[in-house]
Amino acid sequence: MRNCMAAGLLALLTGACALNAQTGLAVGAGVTVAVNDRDGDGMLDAAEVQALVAKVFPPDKLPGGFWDGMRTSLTAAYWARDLDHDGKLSVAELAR
Ligand SMILES: [Ca+2]
Ligand SMILES: [Ca+2]
Repeated sequence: MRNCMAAGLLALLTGACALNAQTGLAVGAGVTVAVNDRDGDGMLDAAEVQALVAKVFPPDKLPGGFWDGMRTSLTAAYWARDLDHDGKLSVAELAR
């Protein structure tokens, strides 16, 4: 009896956590686009992603090969999410 309740509670908690994680991720992607979407089309294009990366690793504060590599990696990580290869990142793509 006690075990059943524990299992049920665990299932409930796991379900709730998954839901929260999903929501948190979706909200995070929406905020990323909203903050960095300069032309207001609801997507991030190459220039906007570049600006985003420059904000995270500013080239004037973090110069040199190591940070160039970090910028390249971050840029690549963003473009890996461009699933329809239209050269723009939508909220849905970033949320995946
Ligand atoms: Ca845009
Ligand atoms: Ca896309």
